[in-house]
Amino acid sequence: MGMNLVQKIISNHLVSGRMEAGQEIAISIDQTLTQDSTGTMAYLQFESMGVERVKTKKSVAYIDHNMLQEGFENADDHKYIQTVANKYGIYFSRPGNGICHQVHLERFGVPGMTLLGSDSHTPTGGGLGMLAIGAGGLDVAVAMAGGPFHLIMPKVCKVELKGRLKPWVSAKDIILEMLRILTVKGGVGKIFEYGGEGVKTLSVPERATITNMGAELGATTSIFPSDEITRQFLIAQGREADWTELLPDEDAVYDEYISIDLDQLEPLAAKPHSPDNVVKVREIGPIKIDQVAIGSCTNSSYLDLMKVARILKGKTVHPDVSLVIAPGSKQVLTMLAQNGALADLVAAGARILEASCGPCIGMGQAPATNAVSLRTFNRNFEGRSGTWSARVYLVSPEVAVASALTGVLTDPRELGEAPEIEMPEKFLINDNMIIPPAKEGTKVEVVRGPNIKPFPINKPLPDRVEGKILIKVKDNITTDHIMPSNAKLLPFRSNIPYLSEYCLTPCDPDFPKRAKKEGGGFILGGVNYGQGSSREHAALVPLYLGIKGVLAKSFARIHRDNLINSGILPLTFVDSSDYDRLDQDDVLVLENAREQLRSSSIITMKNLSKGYEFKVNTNLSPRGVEIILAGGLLNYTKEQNV
Ligand code: MIC
Ligand code: SF4
Repeated sequence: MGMNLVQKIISNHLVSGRMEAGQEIAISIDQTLTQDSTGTMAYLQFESMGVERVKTKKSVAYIDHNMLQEGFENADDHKYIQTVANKYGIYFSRPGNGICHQVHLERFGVPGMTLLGSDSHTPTGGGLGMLAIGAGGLDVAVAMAGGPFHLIMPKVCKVELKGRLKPWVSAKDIILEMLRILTVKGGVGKIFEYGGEGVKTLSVPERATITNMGAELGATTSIFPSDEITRQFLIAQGREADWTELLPDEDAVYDEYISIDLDQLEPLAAKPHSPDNVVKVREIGPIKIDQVAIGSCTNSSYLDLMKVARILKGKTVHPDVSLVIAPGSKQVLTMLAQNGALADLVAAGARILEASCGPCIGMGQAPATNAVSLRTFNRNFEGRSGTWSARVYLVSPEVAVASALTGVLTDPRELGEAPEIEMPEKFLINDNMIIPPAKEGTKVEVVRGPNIKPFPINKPLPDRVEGKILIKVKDNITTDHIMPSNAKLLPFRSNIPYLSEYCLTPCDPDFPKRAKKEGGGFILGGVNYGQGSSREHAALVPLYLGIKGVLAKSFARIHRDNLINSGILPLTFVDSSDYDRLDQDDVLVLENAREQLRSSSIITMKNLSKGYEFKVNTNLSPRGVEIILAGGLLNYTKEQNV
């Protein structure tokens, strides 16, 4: 039987386990990436492992998130990351060089390789035919130290793309359509492998838009084949030697199939406050727009911004709209500057930001009260923009720019003929903002500013785990709820005690106080608890607050892994009606915890307040059990090495 693309890459990297959906496997990791908001923690953890130099083929540390330097904190963290990278053999992409995923696609990604990144949008690399997976910083640290990455072998779903997109319809609409069909939890436990004749009509950056936002489906990753179009992209990046052809076998089989007719698609938008709240732009109608933001790792490529520049050329942004544009990389920005497109953007009234995540993570450009903001980004969770009352719609660059001109949500097909942008035969290549590591790392001194505080480490699991339910939350709680991120909080990503004051405050402002007063306890969650970001702060901060376990109807993959890595029990209900029976302040106890965990994945808990027992599922692999018993991955790794 033939193999699909995913099976080909995984079998080439398989360290242990059987490549069958649902089985735990371990794969070797060729490349890693970190960014600055997860990077400090990842490198602190890496340092604690006592390894002299990274063991990957390539590891890159990017600075792209924490760019506003209101105080010393972000600059301190950047210095720390730069020096740690230099010492341990990691390439350092300086602030200003661009968003990690965009730069990695341009300068480092290699078809057929595995990439593990401490950012949930690492699957962007799937646009190049990489198996690129997002994970918590600790998993990335282990990979840098040469350890494999453990995951449950996902189901592979083939997405057959038929036909070709009509003018003004773009790659963003393809992934928005996937979200409309499958929802934000439709990809959990799956990898989406794209195929079909429509693939040939999509350039690498367009493919990357799609694989990037596969993260919003909850998928482990998404991948495109590496074909002639990939080759042309790598040639244009001066990296032809990195190309290999990578196609599924003709008789490859998949666990699931889905097909999308590209000809049938039209401009779409994800309405507030979820990326799967997708409808046709024309169905929403001409609502008034206050802000338009173009950029992010989803839509900030040369192709995207050239389209925007072409449409804006000679026109002026509507007087009621603030248009901000953050290019994806220095390469993109320089090329726009050299060919005059940047002048067209500026002349039309666009506010140009540096090449970074910017407003996508609330680093500036928070919209006005009750504002409608159209964004080409990937997430529109409530409050993520920095303004709680703002209503954020996710759209393609075409919809964004058409609306910036008219001042109301606009179907770009109303603008007449669509601009045709060719992929450049040669990108402008200048890697002067990427600093290679020192050849001899032992002499390099790591600089640690006062912003960098030690991270919490759990204790081995006791035999009796008792505590109150400290909060009961609804379905689809995001990591932005658990550990909010914005311009004011991001500078404290290396300071867990400070961040703990904000844990789950969007759900209940008193949660941190209560957790501290009770000395910890349990969190009660609904479906898809922890969706969104890879930030392990959403586990480390609860750990600091004494959280022993999270009971939920289901979990998002990366957050669940982060809980396990922190030694916090991720428990799902055997009977989901138990969620309704439990309330805040109920006292729960898990007796004979260690023995129960070792003997079965279904364990019994008691509700001491209401006097009954109920069953929960740990769903832990044998390794997962040992990690929890040890009190987290770091303790477990140390035990293994003794
Ligand atoms: C995000 O888009 O939410 C982030 C900020 O890039 C996160 C990482 C983080 O929280 O630092 C992600 O997607 O993993
Ligand atoms: Fe940066 Fe936004 Fe992409 Fe996260 S989603 S990496 S914040 S651009």
